Amino acid sequence: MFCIQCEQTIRTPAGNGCSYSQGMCGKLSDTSDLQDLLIYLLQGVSAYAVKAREFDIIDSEVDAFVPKAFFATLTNVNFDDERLIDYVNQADRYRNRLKTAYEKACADSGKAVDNLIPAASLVLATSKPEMLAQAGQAVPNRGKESVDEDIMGLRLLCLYGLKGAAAYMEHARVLEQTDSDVAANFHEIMAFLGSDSEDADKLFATAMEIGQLNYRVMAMLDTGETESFGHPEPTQVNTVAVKGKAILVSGHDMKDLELILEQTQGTGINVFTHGEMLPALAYPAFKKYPHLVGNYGSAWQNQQKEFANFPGAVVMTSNCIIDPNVGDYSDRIYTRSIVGWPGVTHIEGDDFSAVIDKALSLEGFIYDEIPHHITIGFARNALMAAAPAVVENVKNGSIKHFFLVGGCDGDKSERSYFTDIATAAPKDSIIMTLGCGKYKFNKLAFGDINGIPRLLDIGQCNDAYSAIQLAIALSEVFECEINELPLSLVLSWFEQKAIVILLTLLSLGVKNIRTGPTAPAFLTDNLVKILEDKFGLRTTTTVEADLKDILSVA
Ligand code: FSO
Ligand code: SF4
Repeated sequence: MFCIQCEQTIRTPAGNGCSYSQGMCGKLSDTSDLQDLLIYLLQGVSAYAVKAREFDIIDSEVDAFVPKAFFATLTNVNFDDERLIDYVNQADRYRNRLKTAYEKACADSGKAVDNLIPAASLVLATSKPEMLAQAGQAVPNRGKESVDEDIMGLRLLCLYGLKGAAAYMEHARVLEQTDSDVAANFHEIMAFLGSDSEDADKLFATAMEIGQLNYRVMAMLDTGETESFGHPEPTQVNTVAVKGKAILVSGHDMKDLELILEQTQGTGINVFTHGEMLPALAYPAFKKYPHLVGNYGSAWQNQQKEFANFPGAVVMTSNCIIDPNVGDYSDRIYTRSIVGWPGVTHIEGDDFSAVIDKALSLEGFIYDEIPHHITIGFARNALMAAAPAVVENVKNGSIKHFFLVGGCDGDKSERSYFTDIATAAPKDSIIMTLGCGKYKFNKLAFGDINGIPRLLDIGQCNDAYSAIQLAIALSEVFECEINELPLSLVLSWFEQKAIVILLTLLSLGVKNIRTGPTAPAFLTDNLVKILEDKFGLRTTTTVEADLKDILSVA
């Protein structure tokens, strides 16, 4: 086993990465090895998808499958070996299907068949032990003995960044947003990463290309969400218990929330959001369901406590799941789509009656708590509507600085930095936030500046797209570059979605971003230095020192 993709990876003086029998996230070595084999096969599928496209052969099933299955290998998504083996076998079938189509097209047109990456010709084993034996050649740091460590770091940056983009492609696809050019670009990069390139320039350029690809994907996802559910609007959300039977919906996939709301109408069940589902409460489409009563709990790392205390059924629509046996609720949590945990019921299709029956059989909340409201819903449209007032307040000196403090949450104590920087930011500054990192401070009172709330919750991590649109709009009004705006980005990262958002920002030329709580372990000191020199990217230090630096530059 070797996995180094997330912030909580094992770091030792002797070397970085989870490489023993189990990762810090609880992923067992067999699961990790099967995920490696899956990614390797997906690279083989992509290699054929690229070649087939030369003959205008486009297999939309494959275009949908590859990012989806890749998403299953993201941190805290799928721990179920049987499901992963199904994906592996499916990848093998798709690879063979495209191989046949490509080779036939070559034969028909009298062209020679090209030599492809090794993953294109792997003969997949049929049993789990044999598959595990094959995984060695698929491990992401394969060839490390003879490859420069900076090259390896760049390969991993690309692999993990592309994984984040794949996740957003799948979120967009669920909302019927697909694009054949985006899929073609994705397959090209996937196949390139299967070539184990040692070309540092090409790998660096690929990292930027992934950032740009993800910018397009986030725009597609934004279109999918706003066309399906309307534009988020500033909304007061209750964050405490409401009496009655209950279902809690976590993850990023709002289509699932919609299905659950439709199917629970008239049942007496109250539906709550959790984690990254909180922003759904600001979309007009969900306001027609009075039984969507609020948000319960906080970010992913607190789920074992919060789900254990929740007296109803829980649905994980996407990342991040952690061991449900710890809080003893594995019989009332359900997984969807790419999510998996061994022994937990997985729901395929659109029928949530198992969840509803479970919720009805449970006690639910037996009391109402005193309501506590927070305000959310400052995505693209709401931000643009507020822009004239914001601009006016910048011009008259009432607003002096903007902070974007967002990203992922996690349970390391150093993450209190993000609470501290948000609360220590000067009172004449606006704090925008997104992702699950906001739970560090979104229940605190920040006040307002001439009626503009100081804390603006933009939405999910992918709503970084909205923040970028606001930055572009402000730079147009003030006729300056984004980097000249009084705007500082302070991003907390945990997993691969955050990595790709960072690549997107870098590829757009955004400079001087601070990330924390630590630098990714897969980046060498050299690479960290290069990113610092080129983009001014730096790791967070102390709130005092960082604020002093930010505000002295401004
Ligand atoms: Fe959080 Fe998990 Fe959205 Fe991430 S729930 S950590 S960046 O997967 O996806 O913010
Ligand atoms: Fe380790 Fe993170 Fe990989 Fe889990 S996902 S095995 S914690 S690096």
